[in-house]
Amino acid sequence: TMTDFTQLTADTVAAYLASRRALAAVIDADRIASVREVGDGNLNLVFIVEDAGGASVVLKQSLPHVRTDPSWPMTRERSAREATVLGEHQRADAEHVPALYDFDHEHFVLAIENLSDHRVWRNELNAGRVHEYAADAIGSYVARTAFATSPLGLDPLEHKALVARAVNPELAQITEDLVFTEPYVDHPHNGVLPANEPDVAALRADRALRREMGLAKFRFMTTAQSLIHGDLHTGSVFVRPAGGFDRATDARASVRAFDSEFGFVGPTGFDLGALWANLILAAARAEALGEPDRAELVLSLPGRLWGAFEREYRALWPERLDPRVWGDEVLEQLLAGIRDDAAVFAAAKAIRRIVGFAKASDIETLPPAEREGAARGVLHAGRSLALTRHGIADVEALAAESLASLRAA
Ligand code: SR1
Ligand code: MG
Repeated sequence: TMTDFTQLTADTVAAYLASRRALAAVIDADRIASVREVGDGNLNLVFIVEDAGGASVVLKQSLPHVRTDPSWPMTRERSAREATVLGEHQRADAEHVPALYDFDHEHFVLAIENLSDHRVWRNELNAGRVHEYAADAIGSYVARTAFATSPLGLDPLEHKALVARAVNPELAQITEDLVFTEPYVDHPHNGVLPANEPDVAALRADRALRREMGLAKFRFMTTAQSLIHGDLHTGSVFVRPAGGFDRATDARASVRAFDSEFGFVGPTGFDLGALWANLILAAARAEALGEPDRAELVLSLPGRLWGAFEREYRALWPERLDPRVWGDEVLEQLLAGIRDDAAVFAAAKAIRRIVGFAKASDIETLPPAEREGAARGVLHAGRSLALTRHGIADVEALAAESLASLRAA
């Protein structure tokens, strides 16, 4: 009888691998030594598979519902979107994404490079290890992928074909709801410590903030600049320092953006803002744990992120496809717009991690007394960033202001 691969289990993974001709060169399906299910996100099954010869692969399968809430249906087509993003981003910047070996549209399975010698950046930040180099790498990654998948680097017909191929309405709607809407209304997804309820009430009473969030949501929904990752928080980034974690190899530092199922052709600043927001959360944790120097170091990283992005974008600018109309003044305006978007998206994404459905371990694993102050600090920092960012070209200054907000809360 044929094995059913609709929902993989540790017991069916070997048979599944044997059924995928494209993976024969990657792993020996007849000599599988171990299968571990390691998914820890909100949505998918993730298996790390090793064979007896030491070769390995990651299988990621989307479920037809939210993993953490089976009553919440979710399109499995998100796997196809992730395959599109991985493929396009690999072409633009292979250094900063995992390799994609195979995509099985029938069973919604991606076979991806195993990066087990890396660690998730959020977990490292939570443990007090900052990995500053990762901010530079992600800045370059966003610039290279944004340039290559925008009309600056893509023929206009190809760009529109990409817009169509990458359309991701259901997952975009999750972001529209969870990031831009629900935190500002009463919704069963929301929840904060009782002591933070007045902070949320103040947030919702702030008309200027609600206006900025409404405008940001509109830009998120209507902008088609470049193929974005779509969920580029610190839990979507793998890091490995030079020499590896055990300092036993001569490997170079490595940084990879993974888990791009929320990707679509959207506003470039959204990816930068996602990372920036999560750096605010990491700094709030450090501050709450009485480590102000580390909080300051973490909040130097939005500046490094932006600096690396801008440097790489400027370096690519001479390659733009149509210099007849895209002169250097256009570059300055584009950069200013992306920076302004990044700042307001950072504000939105920081606030949603405190108020809304998807919380962040940086804050959630703090003891309640520290959590209350950290949550208040993040809400203040987000609000202030959204309202004061206009016309401020200096991301370092904006991040320094976030540190002051965390401390004043
Ligand atoms: C139901 S999905 C909840 C969140 O998890 C992902 O990481 C996205 O940020 C999404 O909003
Ligand atoms: Mg995810």
